[in-house]
Amino acid sequence: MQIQRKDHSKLAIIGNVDSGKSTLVGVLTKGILDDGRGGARERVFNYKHEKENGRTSSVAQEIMGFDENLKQVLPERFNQNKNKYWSQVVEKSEKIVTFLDLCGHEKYLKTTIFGLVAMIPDYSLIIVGANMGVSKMTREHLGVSLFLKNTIRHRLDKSGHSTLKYLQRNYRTYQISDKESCDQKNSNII
Ligand SMILES: Nc1nc2c(ncn2[C@@H]2O[C@H](COP(=O)(O)OP(=O)(O)OP(=O)(O)O)[C@@H](O)[C@H]2O)c(=O)[nH]1
Ligand SMILES: [Mg+2]
Repeated sequence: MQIQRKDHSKLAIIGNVDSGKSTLVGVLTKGILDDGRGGARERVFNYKHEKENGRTSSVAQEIMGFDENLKQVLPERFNQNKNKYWSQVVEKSEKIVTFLDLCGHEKYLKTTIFGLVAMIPDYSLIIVGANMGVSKMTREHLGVSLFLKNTIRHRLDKSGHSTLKYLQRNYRTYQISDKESCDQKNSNII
């Protein structure tokens, strides 16, 4: 059997409850749009009870593959065993990103910390809901990620400016430019 090494990164999705983490993972990895009623996140959940209450309480993993032209590789169909469609994506991809969809609710903080510590992500993507801004759980997740020296990428929508100011105020040692770009040498927040 020939083992081929592929360019692979692991990305932890963190942020407060209901900020849209699972929806984002569903939209990106399944190549669909959300229907505004939780349609995209439903395809990411591991358990029935998560589908029923809409809340992530376990670590869900999904992959996104890209070909040599950086075009997304999608499987023929998703309604099959995860091992099957993952292998189809991996086979046709040059570059692979694994998403770790973590829990936002405080009740599941231990599970989120497990995801960040034990699953060793290369990067963290922090989601800040435009209607919520930076919350207690945003700070907790950010703190754990920074402690573990994961590179942080933040996705900002309407609350972007105030969130950026918060990060600049509280994490002075990490340089963040106004353009939200990253000084790779000096910063681990992108
Ligand atoms: N308006 C709007 N709604 C969104 C967006 N992203 C997600 N939603 C909706 O917000 C709700 C919560 O989204 P989730 O993806 O479950 O949020 P989550 O961060 O995964 O929540 P937890 O797993 O409980 O931490 C769902 O009903 C989504 O349809 C967005 O960008 N805009
Ligand atoms: Mg979720």
